[in-house]
Amino acid sequence: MEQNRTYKLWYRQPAARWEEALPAGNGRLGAMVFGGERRERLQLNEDTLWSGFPRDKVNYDAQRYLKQARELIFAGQYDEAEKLINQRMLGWNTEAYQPLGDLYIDRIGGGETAGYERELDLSNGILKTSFTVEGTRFVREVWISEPDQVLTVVLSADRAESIDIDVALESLLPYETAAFTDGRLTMKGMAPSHVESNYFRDHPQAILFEEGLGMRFEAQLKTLAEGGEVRALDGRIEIRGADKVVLLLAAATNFEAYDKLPESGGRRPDRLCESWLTAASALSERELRERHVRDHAALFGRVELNLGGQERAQLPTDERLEAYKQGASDPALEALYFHYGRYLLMGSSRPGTQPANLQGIWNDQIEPPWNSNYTSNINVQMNYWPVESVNLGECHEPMLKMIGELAQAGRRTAKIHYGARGWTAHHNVDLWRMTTPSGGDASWAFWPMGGLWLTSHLWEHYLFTGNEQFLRDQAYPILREAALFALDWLVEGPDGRLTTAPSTSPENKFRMANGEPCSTAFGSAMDLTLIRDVMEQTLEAEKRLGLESREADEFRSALERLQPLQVGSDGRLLEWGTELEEHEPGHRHVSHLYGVYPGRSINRQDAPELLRAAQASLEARIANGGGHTGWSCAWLINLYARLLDGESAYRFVHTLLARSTHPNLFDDHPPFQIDGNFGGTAGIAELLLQSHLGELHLLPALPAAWADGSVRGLRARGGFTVALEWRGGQLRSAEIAADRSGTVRLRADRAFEGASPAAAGEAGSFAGELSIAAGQTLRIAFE
Ligand code: FUC
Repeated sequence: MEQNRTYKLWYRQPAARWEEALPAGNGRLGAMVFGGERRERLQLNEDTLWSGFPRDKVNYDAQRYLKQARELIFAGQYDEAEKLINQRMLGWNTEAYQPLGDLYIDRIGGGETAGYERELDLSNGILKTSFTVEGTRFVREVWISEPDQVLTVVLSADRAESIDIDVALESLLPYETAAFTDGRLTMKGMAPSHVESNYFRDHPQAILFEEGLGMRFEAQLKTLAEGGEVRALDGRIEIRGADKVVLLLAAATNFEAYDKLPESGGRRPDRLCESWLTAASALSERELRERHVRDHAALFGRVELNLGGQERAQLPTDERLEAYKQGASDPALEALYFHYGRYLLMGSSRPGTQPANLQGIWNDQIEPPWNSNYTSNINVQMNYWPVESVNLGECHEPMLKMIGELAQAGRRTAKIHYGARGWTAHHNVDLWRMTTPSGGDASWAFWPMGGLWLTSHLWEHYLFTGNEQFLRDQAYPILREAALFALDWLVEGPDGRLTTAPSTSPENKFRMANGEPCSTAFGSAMDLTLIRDVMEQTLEAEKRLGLESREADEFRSALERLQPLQVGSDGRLLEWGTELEEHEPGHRHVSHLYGVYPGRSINRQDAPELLRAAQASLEARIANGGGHTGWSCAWLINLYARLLDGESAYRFVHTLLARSTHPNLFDDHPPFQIDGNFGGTAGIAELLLQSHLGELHLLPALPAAWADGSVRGLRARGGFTVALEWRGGQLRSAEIAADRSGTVRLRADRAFEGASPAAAGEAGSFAGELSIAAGQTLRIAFE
């Protein structure tokens, strides 16, 4: 019988490598489940387990050189300015996100396995591995519960007394385990006090342990066996002849807060684990499962995207992806990728947890790529691009909270590095809320705009929810202080306009007259766009809240004097404040196109010329090989969606899956980096519904490959929830539900039945305003 695999990733063999294992997570606790036949491995993470401790990273000397750097820039000596910055104005790298350990379950006894299968069901968040040994069917199920904060493994068999396993905990970090006769197992460990970025493998002591400075962690496991015997032996648990076994695992660290030394806090990971395990083991397996599924489904079930037949879902996911790479059309796989993005976001970012980092929460290395940190010149923002539109607004909370912490920590950086008011953050952030520049090269490290970009998330959260209290209490103060930083960061350029200097455009370089690459100039398009946005949003927030800050006039006059974006001699949008030849014309970042997406200031209504120039820039980037990393490809999908070019967007949806996706559907930068999953998910939503121009644009850029389909549960700015159905590439019906009473402006490229002439837009399309009451659902049928 055919199974319903609409929401499933499934395989006929265990994971041979980490990128084949399947992720589970409750935002805080994560596991990569390998599904081994003899040896099951669950690689574990806890989202506060990082190297390092809070320490002062400001570079007190930086400000000494700011004036000189500016003078060099305005004298056209960009390379000299860059040299000065590299030598004097940068800082130190972030700390690294750490792996917690591994839970191993070894099956004792011989016998060949047959009928192997493992799956992840996105709809209930349960992973299942099953196989037969000598006529006995064994099943292992794994889930990580948010309400109960434990990982559960259920081992069952269809023959009594047949479960014989050894259970052990291990870690790459220094650790000690203890096994107890009642089936408890504990692992205590310590994180490094520092992990030095070691890309060149030239540091003799890149991983440092210092007593009292590294974080402490603990994992505890509880065994609940039906039948059989449980013994504790050599630091592991032996279970023999059981009918069924439930393992409950809890983990915690002594992390207190970004600005507190863990040791000083008195937070006891052992007690935390004990209390979670005590509470969870008072529940039956059925109750635990139900509580988990209820919580999971409440979020996951809000959105449903259907892009076509599920025939190919009968193929294991790795084979299905392989067929897709070979050219098989599989829109349902694209829908699965979309749903997987939602699953991953729920799994790595829940209220109260840390935000999703470069790998979400899933990492098996002490020295992960780029420290698995929060990279804030695209990556961490991209993680949250889909969060509002795919109806996971509450999962935005960890990111919004982090922005508040960065705003506090970043005041010192603004003041000490640049003598500026307000707050700033640069391109790398970690658990300790580092806001200073990292070390390395100005092209990425010298970028005091990270804070400005981050504040856009506060504004977007407000636009999607309309929550005025959030705007007043949380968003506005942070926005205003970011705008203050912008105010003080601006300088008068040679033409009397306000600009930024030194200015980079992450992480691109131009060529000096002698052909040498250089990254620092003045007035990058991204700087100017971010500054305009944050000042306009601050003023708009004041208007909506009915207040006016002392600096409101300063913001207004700065906006008037701000250097405008420029179009170059070849019709492309200039990336820096003056026309410079790009060093790498196919560079993966497209920072100057920020105003098209995720921003909105470059749009067809307000800035059609700039939009054309942005499109020309985009095409030139792609013609030169741009979009070659996972996240970069995902950005292109969103940009083309905003350009209402569904076919070009679709080309990159296809590329993202065919070229940059691991067998477990993790994004492959390469290596694994989760931003591409999230950017791709956001892009798919953006092709179906847009709301950034004060109206709901229904099916703005539907690709031909998705001719028939439906979606429900997408969110739009203004507090709307939208369902759409289309056939033969044409919108058939729409349902719009409103959080609040008011009007909704709609745009669709089809006339709808009964539309009054006044509401009709361009030929064959509809644009109009309808009244809607809170809680009401408008149902519209199209001709
Ligand atoms: C930025 C990007 C890289 C990578 C890293 C984590 O520096 O330019 O491609 O994504 O972040």
